Amino acid sequence: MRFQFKVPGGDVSRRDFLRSVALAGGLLALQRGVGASPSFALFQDSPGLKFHDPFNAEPDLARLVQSWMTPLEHFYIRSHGATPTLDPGTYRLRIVGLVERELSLSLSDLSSLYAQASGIATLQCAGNRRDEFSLVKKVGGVPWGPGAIGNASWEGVRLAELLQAAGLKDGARHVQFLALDRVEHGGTTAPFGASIPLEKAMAPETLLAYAMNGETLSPAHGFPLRAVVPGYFGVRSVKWIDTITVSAEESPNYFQQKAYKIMPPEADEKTADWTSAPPLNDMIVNSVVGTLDVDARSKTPVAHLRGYAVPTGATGDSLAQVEISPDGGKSWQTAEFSSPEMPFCWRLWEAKVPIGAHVSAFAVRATARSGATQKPEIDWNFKGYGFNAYHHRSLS
Ligand SMILES: Nc1nc2c(c(=O)[nH]1)N[C@H]1C(S)=C(S)[C@@H](COP(=O)(O)O)O[C@H]1N2
Ligand SMILES: [Mo]
Repeated sequence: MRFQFKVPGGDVSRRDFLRSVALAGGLLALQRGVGASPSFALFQDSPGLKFHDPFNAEPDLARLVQSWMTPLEHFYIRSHGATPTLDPGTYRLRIVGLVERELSLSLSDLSSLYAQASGIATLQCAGNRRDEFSLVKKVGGVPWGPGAIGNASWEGVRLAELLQAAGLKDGARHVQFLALDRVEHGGTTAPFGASIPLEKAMAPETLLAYAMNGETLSPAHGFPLRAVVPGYFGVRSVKWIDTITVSAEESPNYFQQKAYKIMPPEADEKTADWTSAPPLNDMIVNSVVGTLDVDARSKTPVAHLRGYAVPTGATGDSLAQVEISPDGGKSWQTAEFSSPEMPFCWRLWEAKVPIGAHVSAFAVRATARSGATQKPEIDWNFKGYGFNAYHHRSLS
């Protein structure tokens, strides 16, 4: 399936027009050096987000499910260290490794030498819903609720175009990203890094983005340049990119090798066999109830539920259905989608379910066209990644 770059629906052309106007403004500001704000400015300016710590924040769930396109003020922030303050005037992206020609590109090189590409994609942290693992047994890490997810438009250039310009050498199999942040881990400080298989790097949906929702990237979301890898968990969408290395091997970075892998339930920090577990790349099917309102006027009260759902991140997969159960999974009612269907994007849904006697909670599950579906329970893993058991919402 080809990645599509247009939003289906009524006011498309106007919205796209406004977006490209905003983008042009953003680019100009970026080239003039406006927009490089101090690292912590965003934290004071984010009333729409709840901060778990100074680097990590998620929106209120009820607000999150109000809009298919997530506005910046409700878009989660997941950073392993402080936001670096970067000078767009001196910034250079370097492309090295198994390439015919090394490239060193300024921001204006990027926007003038390469075609602008954009796409809408959902970003989701692999730790989304992590707090539900802790109901079974405590896990470490940021205690994410279901808000570590958002859907945005991303504007930049195709990674494939840059790699073609650099020319790939024989043996190229992975594309590594190394960032400009400084992350403390195990007594040392090092930049964040990750890699993606060459095939995904060459896919049309994979971008290097300088703008989000038509505005210059904010510092917290990766200004001046980040990777956007649609379909993959957010960890591979590296922010504040410094160097891209084309290589035969995956990135040696800690976050590629020793985190973001799902370990068996009996494993812990000491016993985990990191080398044989595959990296967590493709997102998995998931759904969440965002709001529940009760209409008590009718004879049988009705629950109005709204939420989000995501298919797997596999290219070509999409959601087949979302279902709600009022009785702990014995019976299911199909929800209706209330947003467009786009590759690599979430969908919003809603359902009106009668509240019969004995109903105290609702469960939701999504099923993808690939057949992937959610289960009532899933295996615990000590890093708390990939929670996608049925989501529950109680009436009271
Ligand atoms: N350089 C850098 N890139 C990064 C991270 C980071 O800590 N440093 N966090 C990653 C993770 S785990 C996620 S989920 C996404 C979050 O992107 P956002 O903060 O724009 O929502 O960024 C990814 N890119
Ligand atoms: Mo993440």
